[in-house]
Amino acid sequence: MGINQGPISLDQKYTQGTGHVFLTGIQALVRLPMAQIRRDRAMGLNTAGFISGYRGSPLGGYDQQLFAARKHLEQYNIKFQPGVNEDLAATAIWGSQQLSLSPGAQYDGVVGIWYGKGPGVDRCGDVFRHANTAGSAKNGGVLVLAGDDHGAKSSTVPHQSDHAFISALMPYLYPSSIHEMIEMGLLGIAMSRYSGCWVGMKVITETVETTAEIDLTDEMKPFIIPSDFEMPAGGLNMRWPDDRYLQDLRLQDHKGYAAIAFARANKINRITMDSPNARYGIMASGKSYEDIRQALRELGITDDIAAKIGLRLYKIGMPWPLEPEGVRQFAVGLEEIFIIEERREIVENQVKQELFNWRDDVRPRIVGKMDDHDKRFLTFAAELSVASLASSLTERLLRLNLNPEIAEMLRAKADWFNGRQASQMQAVAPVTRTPYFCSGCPHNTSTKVPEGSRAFAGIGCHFMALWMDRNTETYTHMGGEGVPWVGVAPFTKEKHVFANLGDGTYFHSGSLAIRQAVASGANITYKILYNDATAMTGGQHVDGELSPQQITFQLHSEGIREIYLVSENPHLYPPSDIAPGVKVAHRDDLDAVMKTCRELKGTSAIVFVQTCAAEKRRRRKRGLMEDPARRVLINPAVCEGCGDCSVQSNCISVEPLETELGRKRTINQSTCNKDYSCLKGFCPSFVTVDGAKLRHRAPPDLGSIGELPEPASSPSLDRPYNIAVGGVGGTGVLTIGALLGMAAHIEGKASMILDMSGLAQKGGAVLSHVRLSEHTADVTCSRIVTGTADLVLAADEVVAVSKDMVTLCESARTTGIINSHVIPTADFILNRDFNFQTRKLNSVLETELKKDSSFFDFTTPAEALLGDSIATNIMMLGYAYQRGLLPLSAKAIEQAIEVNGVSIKMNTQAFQLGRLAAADPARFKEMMKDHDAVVPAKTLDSRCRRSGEDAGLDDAGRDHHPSRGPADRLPELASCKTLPQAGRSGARRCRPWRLRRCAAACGRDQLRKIARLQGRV
Ligand SMILES: Cc1ncc(C[n+]2csc(CCOP(=O)(O)OP(=O)(O)O)c2C)c(N)n1
Ligand code: SF4
Ligand code: SF4
Repeated sequence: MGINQGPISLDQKYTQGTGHVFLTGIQALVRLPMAQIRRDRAMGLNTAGFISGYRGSPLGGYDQQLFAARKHLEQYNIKFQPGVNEDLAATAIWGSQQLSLSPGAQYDGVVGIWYGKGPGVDRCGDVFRHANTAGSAKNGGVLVLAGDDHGAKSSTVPHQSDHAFISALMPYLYPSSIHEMIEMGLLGIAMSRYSGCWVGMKVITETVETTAEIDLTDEMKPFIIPSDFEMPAGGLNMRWPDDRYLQDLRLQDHKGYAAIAFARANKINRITMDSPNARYGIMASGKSYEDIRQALRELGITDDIAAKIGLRLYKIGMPWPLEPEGVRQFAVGLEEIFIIEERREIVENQVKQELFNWRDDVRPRIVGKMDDHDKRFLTFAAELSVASLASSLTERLLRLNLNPEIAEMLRAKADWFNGRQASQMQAVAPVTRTPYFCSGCPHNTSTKVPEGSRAFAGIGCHFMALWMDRNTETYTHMGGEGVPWVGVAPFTKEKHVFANLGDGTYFHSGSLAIRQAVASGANITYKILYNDATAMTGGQHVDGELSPQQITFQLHSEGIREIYLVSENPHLYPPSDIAPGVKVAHRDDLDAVMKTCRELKGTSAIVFVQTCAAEKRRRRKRGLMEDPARRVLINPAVCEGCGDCSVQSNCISVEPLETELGRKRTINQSTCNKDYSCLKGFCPSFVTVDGAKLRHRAPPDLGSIGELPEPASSPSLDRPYNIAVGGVGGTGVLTIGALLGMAAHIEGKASMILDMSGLAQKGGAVLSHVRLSEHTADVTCSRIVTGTADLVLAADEVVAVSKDMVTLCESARTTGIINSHVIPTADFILNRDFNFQTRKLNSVLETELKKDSSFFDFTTPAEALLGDSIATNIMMLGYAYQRGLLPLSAKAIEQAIEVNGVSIKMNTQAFQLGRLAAADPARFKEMMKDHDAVVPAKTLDSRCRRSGEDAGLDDAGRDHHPSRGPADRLPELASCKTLPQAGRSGARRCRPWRLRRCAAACGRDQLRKIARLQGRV
């Protein structure tokens, strides 16, 4: 091992032909078609590729990566053409298999790749059935990438695509980890060509949203063509003309069997662990396979112990159709087979069917979703964890006649996991980070409804209105927005509803929902939220042209006559540019417009135009959009903390400011996106400053940090080292995992990084599971197992105490490096007096982390010394390094920062400053001398010694010195000119907000005293 001195570049993942490359699961899927074309070229075939689909987690970002890799893809004749929606994309893929029918065909065939998430798969049922029946081309082949979200982490419903594939009679593959992504993709294309089927490939967060080093050794290895399958005359691929009954016959009688033969020949399903006298079998597919392998490791079941127990393990790469011969061979001699699958069972039913007619004396018991007495065993609904599988497996193994020592070991381990699971079931995070609209989000305004009305939600960022005070109830799938009202309206006295519909969804399919509403005659107002982005899935543009003006024409041609266009710049929409009769209104008049609409008969529409704030930020950064020079500030001396600005704006940049006079408000100037809706309350404490720029304090000369001592020790990688990185979405948390992975790659070490981002971009929690090891085989399971984190790097205390994070910790094993800088949560918008419960957060961390954990405000020095809070995380990383908590060298981490290519200087300095803060706190403090005070790092030990009030913690849990009481403020207040009025007369002249502020500060008696002091009473 040692530092990899060779050139490492981000392009390598696509250009390198052999060896190892470091990439994400999504990038592996970008490499896949290039690898296929390389294989074809090696075989003398002149093929091309066609990719189409629709975005969405966990295949989110595939489109962006494909665009980014365009220059590489072009070299292989691969065209990426996103679809307007999933089924139209699938139809285009269907076309890619018909190239041979075109008289001008320039290629021998086209490899088709469709992608989408589970709901998109569901949408495509009709296309898949037709196209799979028609078949794939001999030199083409179709792979269908289905992004499943078993835990509904970023979806409106948990889903698994398995049944949709089965329904269309499409065989499907299920890679168990990122390491198999390319191999299985190539196999799927080969299988598709051979069998004439479209072949599905199921990917989930744990496989595709991971990053690891991939071995390319087998990328060019040919697949085995089955010798035991009798290919019918004319083969199984598409042709024309083609009778539909013959098509169906080919599908029903041959194609699936051809796929099974191909699977058998290429050992897609295989025994991966066996014992001389095997008696207990375990079968698992996809993620569950890696989970159970990890469970075996956690239970201490080595190869030796497995042999003593008599274990046999079967890895299933193609869950349907299940290859039967392998199942029988596997089952021979077994007493019981434990089948592990997440969500509904697919393999279990097929195995039961396969073995049903076996002799009673050789047929093993089958346990999976049901036990051998048909009682529920594994859950259908929740995701399965390594910990839960370890205890379920132990429960079954203990029924065997085991060696007592082994039985005792298994019992002890399972008890430990059960204990941890039980305590975590009870753990309730005192505060949670709920995703919310971004600062300045147009939906803050557009999703409001007038008093007495209600709205239906739909798919998109505006869905989050459901958990805000917006009178928004129920939602539909993408493209059904508002249509439930068609089924309610005839049976209720309620006269009218609003339906929110994003512009991305409108383009995808929502325009048909409007047509349905018009056809029904129901009284409904569609609010088409034109934010110029498919924002929820990353801010893509719709795959075509769609302007607000065009929408008005489309709505008009659907027969809607009451159409409003609402904008912050109404003058941009002269009557000549919009449909006849469309009324243009200012954003501030939305309420009045809605009140008019709700009195109308039939379908009306409001096109609300305001660009997505995240998109604005991106465009401003790239200089594509003007950055308004006006800044909004709140004068804390005037603010009385009533919270009306939060109500008016619903904006998370309006933050709490804790003062000795109580909680006030401040505008976070770094996150404010300048939509100025907070100004609507006419509050006297708001100040706007035109032409002002944020003052970036000149960073001190950091060139002088100099040589830093190496940490006294660093963790060994005898066993995998697990790091949980957490923080708020959009603050660079995922970069830490990426840097650690790249540094490991540079050092020739193995890594696996799993990013759990969910609704991260909207201020939700983000969590990266980083697993490092000397050997790839040790880190194939991407999630850190319950209670096995060695290090927690948390940029936010609220995320640090979240259930997902706490589950990973164990107080005897996990050290925490926690950023103690308070980041407000969205709860504060809905509840102005929201208590951040810092004390409770700390007490949770005290119980879950090792006593030498560090709590340090990394954000203040990041802002002060580097001018940007984004440096917080890398500073934290440097701190962890210096404390000897990273099994990587500083040189490799700094090289990873360089390879990453973003803000190299700042990030390198952040890393070094973090190191300095740990190595030489006095010098670090000195650097911060002229900046806001840095609170020296505290360990849990020192925190525990001082508890609650004794420790000087205030109600919000912060350290404080006894606050100045009214008496201390007397001189200041005594000079107040209006106070005497307040003290004497109940303040006829004193404005109520000022009076309340003063009364809160002093109390009425005190006011009188002050007034007397001034000699006015
Ligand atoms: C059939 C289907 N395909 C894809 C998705 C994933 N998805 C969730 S939100 C969203 C974007 C919606 O964009 P838009 O309507 O513009 O609303 P915005 O997020 O901009 O508010 C998508 C594509 C889905 N839920 N259903
Ligand atoms: S991404 Fe855009 S639309 Fe979504 S919450 Fe943020 S600002 Fe609003
Ligand atoms: S101007 Fe006000 S409402 Fe708009 S983003 Fe800034 S703080 Fe939020």
